[in-house]
Amino acid sequence: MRYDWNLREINEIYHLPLLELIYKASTVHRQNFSAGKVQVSRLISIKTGGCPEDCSYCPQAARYQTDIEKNALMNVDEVVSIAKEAKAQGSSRVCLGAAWREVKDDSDFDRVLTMVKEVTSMDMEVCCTLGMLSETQAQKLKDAGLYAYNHNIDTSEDNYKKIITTRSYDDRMDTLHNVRKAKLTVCCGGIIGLGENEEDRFQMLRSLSSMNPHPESVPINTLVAIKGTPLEQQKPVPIWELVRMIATARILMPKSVIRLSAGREGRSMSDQALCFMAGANSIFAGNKLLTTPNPSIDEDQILFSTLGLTPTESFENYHGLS
Ligand code: SAM
Ligand code: DTB
Ligand code: SF4
Repeated sequence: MRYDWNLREINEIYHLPLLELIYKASTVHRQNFSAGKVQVSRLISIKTGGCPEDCSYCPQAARYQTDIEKNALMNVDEVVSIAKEAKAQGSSRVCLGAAWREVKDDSDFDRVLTMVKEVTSMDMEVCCTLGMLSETQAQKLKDAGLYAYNHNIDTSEDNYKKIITTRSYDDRMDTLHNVRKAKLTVCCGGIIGLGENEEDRFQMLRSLSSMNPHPESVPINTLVAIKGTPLEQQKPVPIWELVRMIATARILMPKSVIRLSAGREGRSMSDQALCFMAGANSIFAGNKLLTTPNPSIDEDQILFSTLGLTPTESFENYHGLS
């Protein structure tokens, strides 16, 4: 396992002839995972919209006029019932997402802790993504049974300032440290298609692969360009760039679960098959991500049966925290 990949090496891997790159990534994938298994997560937007942050990709930022339905914090029962349905449909993990800048020590947080306890008791992995977090709050989540915390670095440190001004890259790192101190697993990745250049992508991959331990799961999102956000005019990411990004992440972080995340909607089965060949071994399933469309459960069933993939069991990818 290496934590010192440099930009030149990352550049060289990313630019290998495509089929050579896919072959290399696939080899690493097979050395570390069973290649026919894909981990399936269900996102639940437990609190939607009205976020004070200014992330320029996000439809949930209060300052942009977007076409989403805002919602206060969900009830525990509703979350449990969606989790049951997701489990029956093959999900091993539920990811609870809130449009918060940070967690506050209030009754809403207590309710989230109850959600975590209830869903964990169903023998499912629970992940939360709630914004910034203190060490004590991370510990409370851990005590409630939380398995993972998602907090993305999104892009390179340089580009971060152009995409978000209401918090810094260092704020992001602080929360990630607090998550690690509480011995939670880390889910951390980013978005491509924000208008970044290749250097930004390599810097993002270097930041992720220099974390020791590597994040246990690495979501690679392609921008879902939303009307009303500053990034509404961005062009879709060509499949070849997504495949290169996934394959490079797989080679740099051989034991991490690489998630083909936002942006599956509209991609063909063969495009997605290339992503799995390149080492992706996780997806979000369910008709919706947080606020935007995702392939339907029926479409994903066809995808899995056509490609001969099976979903992993809960905790199957867990090999202990170092
Ligand atoms: N508010 C919390 C935070 O920012 O950490 C949690 C929820 S936030 C929606 C989680 C992640 O979703 C972001 O870090 C970003 O990577 C991803 N995301 C949000 N909007 C997106 C979009 N339009 N396209 C792709 N990914 C997006
Ligand atoms: C991640 O990396 N992607 C997910 C999850 N972690 C929280 C969120 C994607 C959101 C896409 C836009 C939306 O549906 O609102
Ligand atoms: Fe808020 Fe998270 Fe969206 Fe940023 S990405 S605006 S913090 S919900």
